[in-house]
Parts: sequence; C-alpha cells; structure tokens
Amino acid sequence: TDQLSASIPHNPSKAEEYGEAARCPYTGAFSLPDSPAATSSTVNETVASPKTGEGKAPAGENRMKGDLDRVRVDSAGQMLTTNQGVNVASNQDSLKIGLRGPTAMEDFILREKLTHFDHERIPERVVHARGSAAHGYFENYKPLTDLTKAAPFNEAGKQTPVFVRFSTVAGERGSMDTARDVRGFAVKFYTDAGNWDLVGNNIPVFFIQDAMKFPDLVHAVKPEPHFGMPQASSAHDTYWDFVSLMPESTHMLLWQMSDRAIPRSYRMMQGFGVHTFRLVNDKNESVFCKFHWTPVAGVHSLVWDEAVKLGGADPDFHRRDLWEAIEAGAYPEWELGVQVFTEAQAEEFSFDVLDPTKLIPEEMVPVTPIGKMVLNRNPDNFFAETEQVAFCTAHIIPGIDFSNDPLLQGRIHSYLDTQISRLGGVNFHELPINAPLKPVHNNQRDGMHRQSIPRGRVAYEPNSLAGGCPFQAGMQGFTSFPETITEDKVRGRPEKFADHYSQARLFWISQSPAEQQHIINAFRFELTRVQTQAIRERVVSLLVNVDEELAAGVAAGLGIALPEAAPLASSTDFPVPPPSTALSEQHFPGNGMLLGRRVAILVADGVDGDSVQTLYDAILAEGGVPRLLGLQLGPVKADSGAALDAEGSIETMPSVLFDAVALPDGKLVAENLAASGQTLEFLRDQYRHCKPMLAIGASQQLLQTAGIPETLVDGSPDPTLLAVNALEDALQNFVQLVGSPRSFARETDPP
Ligand code: HDE
Repeated sequence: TDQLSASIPHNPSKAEEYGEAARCPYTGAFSLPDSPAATSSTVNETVASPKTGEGKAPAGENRMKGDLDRVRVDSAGQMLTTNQGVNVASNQDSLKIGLRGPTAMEDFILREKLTHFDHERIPERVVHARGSAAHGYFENYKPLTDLTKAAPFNEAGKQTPVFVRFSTVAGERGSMDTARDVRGFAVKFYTDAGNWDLVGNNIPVFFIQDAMKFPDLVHAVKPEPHFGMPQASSAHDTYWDFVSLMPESTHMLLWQMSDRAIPRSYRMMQGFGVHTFRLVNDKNESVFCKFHWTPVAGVHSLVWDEAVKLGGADPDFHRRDLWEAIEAGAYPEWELGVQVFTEAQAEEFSFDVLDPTKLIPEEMVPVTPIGKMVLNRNPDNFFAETEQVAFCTAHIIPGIDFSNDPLLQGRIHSYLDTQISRLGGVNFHELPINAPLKPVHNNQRDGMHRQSIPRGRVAYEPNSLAGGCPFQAGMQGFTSFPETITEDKVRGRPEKFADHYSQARLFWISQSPAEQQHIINAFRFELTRVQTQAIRERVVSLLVNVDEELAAGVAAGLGIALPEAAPLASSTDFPVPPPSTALSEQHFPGNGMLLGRRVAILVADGVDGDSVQTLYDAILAEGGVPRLLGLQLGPVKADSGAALDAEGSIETMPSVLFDAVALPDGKLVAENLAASGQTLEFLRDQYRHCKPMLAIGASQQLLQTAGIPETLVDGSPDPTLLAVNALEDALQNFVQLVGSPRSFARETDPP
C-alpha cells in the first residue's frame, strides 16, 4: 500500500487524508493489466503518464481542503449511530409487537431514518440542473495592481483555491451530458478578500440582451409544459418559436448550432464571463474587461451522431471523463486571460460593450493571459459539494465591479434569490462549500438552519456596547465604482443593441468549411423536429440576414424555398469585422498530449501480443487510456500462447466511448472479429466520427469487410486512416493523431 501511494499520483491529498479507502476510481477506470502480454488478471491500479499531472499542488496547499476537514466525516472503523449520536444495535429490522405483529410507534430509530430519507431531495436548479464539479486552484502570473486591487491578482505565483462547476443548461438533473446545449462554467474563488464567483458559459455571448426576457427564454427551451417533452433538447417548437421572434438571439444561435455546443469533454472547452466587467485599482481608476478561460488541452468537440449515441451509451460521459481524469492525476488546466479596454475605446466600437449578444474580436482587443487554473481534487460527496454549491454573480470582491449590461444587472438579483428556495433559506452561505475562507462578521442573525453562534448581545450598528464592532472597513472594504450617470429613467434599449446580425455573420465567416457544414446540419436537425412550418421559415429568414449560403443550406434540408430576409430592426449599416481566427475551434488545437483520451485495441484469439504490448505502452506513456476490447471479457490467447485480458467487450462498450481504434495484427484475429457484426459497426462508427484508425497486417482486411473506403472521396489518402504492415510504420503517427484535433476530411454530404 505504501508503495502504491508513493508511486501513483492518484489524488495525493485524498489518499493522505483517508489512506487507501479514499481511492475509489470508477470500477476499472484507468486500470490496466500489469503487463498485457503476460497476465490474465487485471490489476486495479491507476496510472498516469509522466507527462500528466504537471502543475499539481503539493498536498495540503489548497487552503479550502483544510477548511473542509472540519465537516468531513469518515466512518471507517466507527459504530453506526442515530443523528443524535446514539449507537444503533441493529440496522436490519423495525421494532415490532411480536415477530409478525405491527411496527411500534415508538421505533424512533426507524422513524428518524425514514423521515430523513423522505426529505433527501432538494429542488434542482431551475437552469443548469445537470452538472459536475471539482476543486483546484488559480495561480496568478504577475501582479495586476495597476489594473485591479482584486486579491487573486495582486502577487506573482499567488494561489487562490477554487471550486468549479460545469453544467448543461436545459436538461433536468438526471439528463444526459452530451445534449446539444450551452455549457455552464462557474468558478468560485475563495479569495482572502471574500468569495468571488465568475459564473460564465463556454460560449462568449448570450441569447438575449435584457434580464426581462430570461424567464421567457427558459420557459421556451425547457420541456413543453403540457406533456413534459423533450428532455435536454432545444429541438422543439416552443424554443424555435421564441428565438425566431427574438432576432437578437441570432448570433448565439450560430454558436449553439456549432460544435461548441457538443464538447468532447468539460476539460476541452473554453469559458467566458460573457458580460463586460470592470476592473478597479486602488486609485479608484477603472477599465472594462472580459474574462476568457482557455483549456490547455485545446477546444475539441464531438460530432452530432456521436453525441446522440453517447446519450444512450453513457449519459454520464462528461461527468465520468472529468472524474477519471482527476483521479488519474491528469489534472485539467485552463489559462485565464483578459481583454482590457477603456470606456473611451468602447465608445469607438461599432457595437455596444453592454450588449451580451456581442463579443469583442481578439483582433480588436487581444486576450492577455494572467494566470492558470488547475483542477486537482474531486469532491468527496456529490450532494454536499456539487449540488449545494451556490454561485452568485453578486459575489464580487474589491477590485472587480459590474458594468451596466442589463442582463448582468438582472443576474445580480436572481442568483441570490434562487438559492433561498433551492437551499432552503438565507443561510446557504454557511454551508461548508459556500462559506468564504475569510471570516464573516456582521449583524445578520437567525433564519433557517443557522450554523454560526454569534456571541454577545449586540446585533446592530451603530453600537457602543460592543465598541462599535464589527466596524465598517472604509477604504479597505468594497466600494462601488462611482460612475457618473445623467440619464432619464426609461424602459428601452440603446441604439446599437439593434445590430442583430453583424457578429452572427462574423462568427459564420470565421468558421472552417467543416464547421460551417456542421452548423447547417444542426439547424436542419433542430428545425426538422419543429412541427410548425411558419416557425421553420421564420428561423431561415433570420439566417438570410447572416449568409445566403447558410440560409440556403438549411432551407434545402427542410425542403422549403429560401424565404425573404427578416426585417431589420435598424436602418443603420452595422459593419461586419473581418474573420476572427479565435472564433474557430481550429484555433485551439491544444498541447498535443493525450490527456485521458481513450483508445480501443480490439483483440481476439491469435492476436499479435507484442504489438498489443508496444501500442499499449506507447499510449499510456503519453497520458492516454488504452483499453483491450474483446468479443467478451476475460482471457484472450495471443499468438505466442500468452494470455491477454480483455478489459471490456465490444458488445457493451460501443465505439463512441473511444477516441480512436487500433486493430493489431493476426490472421486469426481478423477472421474472428470479421464474424462479429458489432465489431464491424464499431469500425464504421469510428470512421463516420472521423477518429484516427490504425490497422496492422492481416487486420487491414477488417476495414474492407466493414466497407471502409481506403481513400477519401476525391481519391487522396485518408490522413487519419493508417493501414500498415507493421506497427513501427505508424505508431508515432497514430499516437500523435490521437492527441490532435479530428480531421473532418472524411465527411461527406450526405454523410
Ligand atoms: Fe444563469 N442562472 N441566469 N446565466 N447561470 C442560474 O442560479 C439567470 C446567464 C449560469 O453551476 C441560476 O443557482 C438569469 C448568463 C451558470 O450552479 C439562476 C439570467 C450566463 C449557472 C440563473 C441568467 C449564465 C447559472 C439557476 C439572465 C453566462 C449554473 C440555479 C438575466 C454568463 C451555476 C442557480 C452553477 C444558474 C439566472 C443568464 C450562467 C436561476 C436571471 C448570461 C453557469 O439564478
């Protein structure tokens, strides 16, 4: 055991706290046979490559960890008790009057247990109900004191503990992870100046411009109220009815129909604060800023057919991916960047920086990296941490301030308010996951579930009986930026908010041809599900204002003629900026490391054991997750006579669970696998989803049996289909492809 904890970067801090009992990887996750060519028993040990786990915090460094120790419960070696701490003799039977008689009313042990159980559930979040979270830290690169006095940014190398929750928006708590949807990216910084929550999304813009419309948007996208369908999907009439009547949503619709809405992993998506915020320094000077999180692993997505199949094969796909990566020590990392600009600069832009349907192209204001975030610890308990964490846009600290973005202004109210019903009262800030590291001192008292025990008789201010304490912090406290405003009180919108299409077009012209095709396909899919013809046409009429080719492509899929363009909200000719490279996923290929990407090695009797071993080791060494898949679990005989151990079966682990496939050499293996329809379907899906494929020697025949073309439609070689005689001819190339963005060269229309 000692040797294990010394050699495996599993989750050092957890293991240290609880010993081996804390190690609970999902059965079989990241596990491998000791030596695949030589053993028939799987050792359940966790492996991370030497390249992963860089940047992990030394154990105990995360101050939040120590703080939570106070409430962590470890029952190892303990007797079972009631909630009052009374030892329980038997947990099997209720107290009865005679063995076959009625249960006694006085069975307080049974009653306590059932009562608690009856109240286990709390309301789910009204949006972003489905999510997963992890602990980690933010490390600042250099002092930003000229721009902001915000605590996390005031020293080089300073680490601030964080808790981050990723989520889908529309689906309910038990819905699938791979729905086409925006993803939430909410970060709670436990700073030494109090908690700061940066509650963002993986898309830099939003559907609507004003908080007034948020309940309408959510009612439209959620399951339709009369029959409660569809779950976790925007492909239905009420959603498209609403957005087709809200032309301001067009820019966001393009993002939502793009590959960003079906990420490969939470670890492989960007995060954005969306709104314009203010940074304020200690001289009370302020600049505007936008926050960007950029994943070190790059931005990668699924393809639609894969996302749909994953919904059935593994509804927890993203949750599992995040959990397993962290358990294995392949800690996900993001770089935080800011776009900083002045109010004077903002006035020059053709769009309004207070409009959350607009982004600022990086060509206009570059993104400056300011620090990195590492997630290095899974929660101990899903409910206590992931479910009870309460993010609020109103949680800001000195040095950060709001802008007047009318969507942000509404959010400042909504998040605090929603926790009161979700978490049962006003004291949700005392839940351990929500409590700031900085001690709380004020005169707020009582309320449901109060934890703290304030001392003394003074709960008011000013007071003399407590010497005036707690006293106001003055310049050391939060002061709002004193923005001068001389305006009428009106219900209305600024003029430039009427620009609904220029940035939708900017996004479109910044996409690669493959990305553009995916957008067209997504619109076709969603609108085909819409039952009302007029709604379909209205959506396409919005798209005509973005790009005719886009609109025509969608219209063709719907079998309708190209409609007239939707009327514009303004006669102003808003300029379209030149294409912006950072708007295409291709701009973020990542660092090329495998970082937990999963590779299936299909095995059957007669397989070339040596090439399996070499391949396995090579993938593992780069931080990937190789898995031997057989026709069934258990021993497989290699050509040398040695026994391999199939860790999974092709029958139960379909292609979509893997990022790539390798077919080792072996005449017999090719024959054995060719007789299995599931194997051929596995290979077709790998091909269809544009994943790297490697076939060695006799196994090349399997590709032909599966009907997989050797070349692309234009006759050129397929760059990600490696059919070779010997493993050495392609090993390097294959491993590199697994860590690279997918090539969509194989895609044809129709697919
Ligand atoms: Fe949210 N949003 N939102 N939202 N939002 C919630 O708060 C709301 C918006 C976002 O992992 C709720 O605790 C309003 C934009 C994330 O716990 C609720 C408006 C962005 C999460 C709420 C918006 C977001 C939420 C539901 C428009 C991206 C999940 C439960 C005025 C910048 C946080 C809860 C987590 C959650 C309201 C718009 C992101 C009801 C009123 C824009 C990531 O308070």
